[in-house]
Amino acid sequence: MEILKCLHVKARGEVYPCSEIRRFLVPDDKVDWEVPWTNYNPVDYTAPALLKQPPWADPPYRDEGELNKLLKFNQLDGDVDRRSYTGKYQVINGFPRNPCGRTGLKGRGLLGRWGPNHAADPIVTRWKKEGGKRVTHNCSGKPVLQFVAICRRDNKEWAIPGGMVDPGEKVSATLRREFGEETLDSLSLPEAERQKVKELISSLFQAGEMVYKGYVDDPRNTDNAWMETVAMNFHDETGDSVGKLNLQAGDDAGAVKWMDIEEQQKLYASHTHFLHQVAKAKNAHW
Ligand code: RP5
Repeated sequence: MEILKCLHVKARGEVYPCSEIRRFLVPDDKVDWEVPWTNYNPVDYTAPALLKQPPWADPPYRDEGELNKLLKFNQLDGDVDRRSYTGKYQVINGFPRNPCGRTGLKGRGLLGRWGPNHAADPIVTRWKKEGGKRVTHNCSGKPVLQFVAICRRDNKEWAIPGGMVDPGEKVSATLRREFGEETLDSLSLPEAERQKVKELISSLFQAGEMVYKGYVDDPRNTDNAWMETVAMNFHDETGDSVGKLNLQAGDDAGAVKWMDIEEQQKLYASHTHFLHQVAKAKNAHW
C-alpha cells in the first residue's frame, strides 16, 4: 500500500464546486506551506447548507478559541475521528491546516468537518470477458479489468462508489453500505431482496485488498478541511458473484456501470490513481 504524497491539483481548481466562488490562485511552487508567501489571501467560504447545522457537520463556533475548545483535533473526538492518515497535522490559530498545502480557500467549503473528512472507496472488479473468454488489450497484451463505476449526481463525473464514514462506523461497514446504496439501490429494494443483496455483498467483501489509505485530491478540499480515504479492492475472479448483480443507481449516483480500467479514463478526485494501483497489483492492462 502506498501513501500519496501528491501535489494537489483538483484541490486548487479555480471555481469551487457547486458555487461561483473563485479560489485565490496558488501556483505549484507556492503550494507548500514552508514556502513563504506574505500576499497569500485565500477566499473564506463555508457553504450555506453547512450554516443550517446539518447533523453530519461540526457545530458552529463564535471564534477560533471556541472552535479549538469544541473540537479535539488530532484525536478521536467522541465518535468522530479527527486523526489524519497522513500523521499529525498542524493547528494554526485554532484552525487545522491542510497537510498537502495551500488551496486558495479557507473555511470548510462543502465539507462537514474541520480537518480530515474520512471516506471509504470500494473498488469492485472483474475481468472483462467476451464469449466467456478474457479480453486482452491490443497494445499491452494484458487482460482488461473492469470496475463498478458511478456517475456522481453533483458534478456528473465518473467515480468509485465511495462515501463518508459515519461517526463511530467501521470503514469495513462503510465500504459495504456505500456499495449497496449507490450501485444496487439497496435502499429501495423490498426487504427480502435487500437481505439477499446484503448476503452477496457480505461474502464478496470478506476478502479485500487495501489499495490506498491517505489524502484525496478532492475538488472540495480547503486550507482547513480535506478528504481522506481508505480504498479497498474486492475482486470477483470468476465473475460469478457480483457479475450477476443487477446494478442500479441509487442515493448519490446518477448512473452505474462496469467500466474498463485504463489510463485514459478520467475520474473524480484521485480515483484514477487508486485504479492504477489495482491494475498494477493484478498485472492487468493500464
Ligand atoms: C472522495 O469523495 C472519496 O474518495 C470518496 O469517493 C468521496 C466521498 O464523498 P461523497 O461521495 O460522499 O460526496 O474524496
